[in-house]
Order: sequence, then structure tokens, then C-alpha cells
Amino acid sequence: MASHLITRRLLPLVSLAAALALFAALLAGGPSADAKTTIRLRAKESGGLSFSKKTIRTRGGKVTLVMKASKSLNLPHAIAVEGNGIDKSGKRTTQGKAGRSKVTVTLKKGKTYTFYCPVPGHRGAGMVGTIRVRG
Ligand SMILES: [Cu+2]
Repeated sequence: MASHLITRRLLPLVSLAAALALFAALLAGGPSADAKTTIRLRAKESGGLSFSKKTIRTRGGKVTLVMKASKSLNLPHAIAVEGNGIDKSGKRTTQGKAGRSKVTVTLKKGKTYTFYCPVPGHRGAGMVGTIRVRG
């Protein structure tokens, strides 16, 4: 079949393109002075309120925390960061709808920050954690 021939010819090319794209992504994500870091976490309501992470270890510089909320959640949630002069919150998600909340902050080396959900009562109920920045 002609389509088989085409597949056989194209497959190595596609693999090469994929390998090059991966290489480019690795280069772009490699360490550099103004590198951006994205940390992903999920809002959880099973067994009390919490985030999918309790402690985040990261490097200093610009860090974006992205919290995902599934549509099965019964409450709105958001992600916020405070400490060392920072006090910043992302927008709230809507209960019953899949959504995300994100916040971007500039973290200092060797410092410790708190991330939490700013919806009243949620922090006290367990939606809180620590960000440790490598020195
Ligand atoms: Cu919450």
C-alpha cells in the first residue's frame, strides 16, 4: 500500500522533528539567570481541604504557581503567596466548574514563603503550605 510507504518514509522525519523540538525545549528550560519556574498543584476537598503539595522546593526568581480545580469541587478556591514583603493572590475558581488560579511572584534565594487559599476559612482548614527557596 502506498500509505504504508509514506508512513515508513515519514516516520523517521517525524521522530527527528520531535527530538529537535524536545532538544529546543530543554535548551529553553535550562538554567539561566532569569529563568521562569512554573509549579502546578491541585485543590483537594477529600479528607478536609488541602493542596496536592504541602511543601514546594524551588529556585529563586520568577515563580508561577498554578492551581487546578476540577469541576467536582464544591467550593471556590484560589492560590496566594505571602512572606518577605509579598502578599499576592490569584483569582478564585468557580465551584462546579473546572478552572485554575495562578499567581506569579519573585522569590528570594534562601527564603521561606507560605502559599495558601485566600477563600475565608480555607487556610485554617488545611489549604496552606510552605515554599522553600534554595540558597
Ligand atoms: Cu480553598
